[in-house]
Amino acid sequence: MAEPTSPDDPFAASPEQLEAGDALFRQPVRFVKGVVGLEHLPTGDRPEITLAGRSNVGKSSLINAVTRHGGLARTSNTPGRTQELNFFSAAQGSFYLVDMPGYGFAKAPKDKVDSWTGLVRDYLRGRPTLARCYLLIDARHGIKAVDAGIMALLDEAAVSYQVVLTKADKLNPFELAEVRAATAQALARHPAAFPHVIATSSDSDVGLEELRASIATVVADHGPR
Ligand SMILES: Nc1nc2c(ncn2[C@@H]2O[C@H](COP(=O)(O)OP(=O)(O)OP(=O)(O)O)[C@@H](O)[C@H]2O)c(=O)[nH]1
Ligand SMILES: [Mg+2]
Repeated sequence: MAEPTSPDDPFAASPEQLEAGDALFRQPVRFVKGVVGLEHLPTGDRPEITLAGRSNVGKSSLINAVTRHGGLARTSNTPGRTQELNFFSAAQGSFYLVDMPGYGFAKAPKDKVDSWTGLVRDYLRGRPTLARCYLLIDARHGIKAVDAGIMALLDEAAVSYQVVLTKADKLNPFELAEVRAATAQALARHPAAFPHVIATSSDSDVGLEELRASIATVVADHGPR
């Protein structure tokens, strides 16, 4: 049985939660649809879990890693890869996993960036079945102003969210501990933020068990509608 990842942290996953997360993602995951406007959203009949974050932070890679399904969500070195809300049906339809376009990317034409950002913001603040937003932050960069803007939106809309650090493989353990602590401290000022920070690497298989456990807990808390 897997051990809790950080025994000192009261919010760290229990062995039972880790097992539930592992079981949840042993089931097949399939792509359902890509959505460019809120009018095309699937019926809100089950909890939705979404990954948000700046362009290139590693959202699509983390979906592939957590579902153990390389190639499910398209990834790229070039920011702006994901341009729709992509719905994946996970665990035999008990919840949707939603990949989103990134925000904060200034190099694409302005009308495109505005339309992706508008879609992300509208979805985040207006989806009643959104059970948890995982807000991805590049461990090398920490929380930027554009992330703080999204956090304010999530606070205001009272959407439960949790910060996930990505690309942890790029830092040494000391640097990672520092960014974790700084991020946790910043979260204390945000009422809708879950206080525990999960550090991940899709490349090196770090934190994936913990993220699966977290998702399983959220799904169990919300149940199908
Ligand atoms: N070193 C490292 N690189 C990663 C990791 N996760 C993603 N990457 C790289 O980061 C780049 C962006 O990854 P994506 O998963 O496409 O990022 P995204 O957030 O979905 O990007 P957009 O869809 O453009 O918003 C790719 O070159 C990935 O290979 C990781 O854990 N470690
Ligand atoms: Mg993407």
